[in-house]
Amino acid sequence: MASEKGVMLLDFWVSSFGQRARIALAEKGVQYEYKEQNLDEKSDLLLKSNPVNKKIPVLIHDGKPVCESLIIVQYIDEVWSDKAPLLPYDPYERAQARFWADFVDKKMCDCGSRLWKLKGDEQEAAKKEMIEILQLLEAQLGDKKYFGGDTFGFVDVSFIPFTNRFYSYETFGNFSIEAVAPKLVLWAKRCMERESVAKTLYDPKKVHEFVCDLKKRLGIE
Ligand code: GS8
Repeated sequence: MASEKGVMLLDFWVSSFGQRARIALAEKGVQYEYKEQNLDEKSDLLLKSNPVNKKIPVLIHDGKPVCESLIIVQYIDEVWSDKAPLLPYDPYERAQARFWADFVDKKMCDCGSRLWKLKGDEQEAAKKEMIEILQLLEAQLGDKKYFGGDTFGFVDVSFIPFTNRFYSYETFGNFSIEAVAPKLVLWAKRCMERESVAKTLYDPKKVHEFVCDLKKRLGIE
């Protein structure tokens, strides 16, 4: 791998983190080799490319690995800067975009998995927190088309893959996202009109099946 030219993505189909990289690459029109990884039996290439975290996604550009999805998206934005800028130009707006992408990163995955892993009061607490997270994001979106305004950008790329899991969150939490954050649902539909997003996200029911299988595999009733 080390001396190979080109772009390769080590990924796992249902990963929201991996989907961020795929959407960013599609927005930029970058051709790349997609390498689906078996996370139960990690490949030498994955272990060598991300020896610290041993996680997908990893972008390998001209033999050099870049790890961590938000860092990958920013790297893609900087390397292929001639097309579809994702981060705003203004330093303050950039800082704001990074803040919200980081907020999604810290909150969404952790709270989402507590929703399907836990039961009773703990699950109720996760549901309450998920509603708060969604409402904070909805307030940040406001009446804008995308998080950054009129153009699809960094926060959209960071957050949109998680909408693939809304159906699962609703099913496990027994609530309606449309009822608590209607503007987010419309934003997700708007994003789905983009080819980069539509070709990357999976049918939410297929994602839900995956989560149910994972639950079984982990021995969670
Ligand atoms: C998270 C990646 C991650 O959790 C990022 O890239 O943003 N902060 C990182 N990857 C998971 C699959 S998606 O849930 C992974 O590779 N897990 C394998 C493992 O933990 O062994």
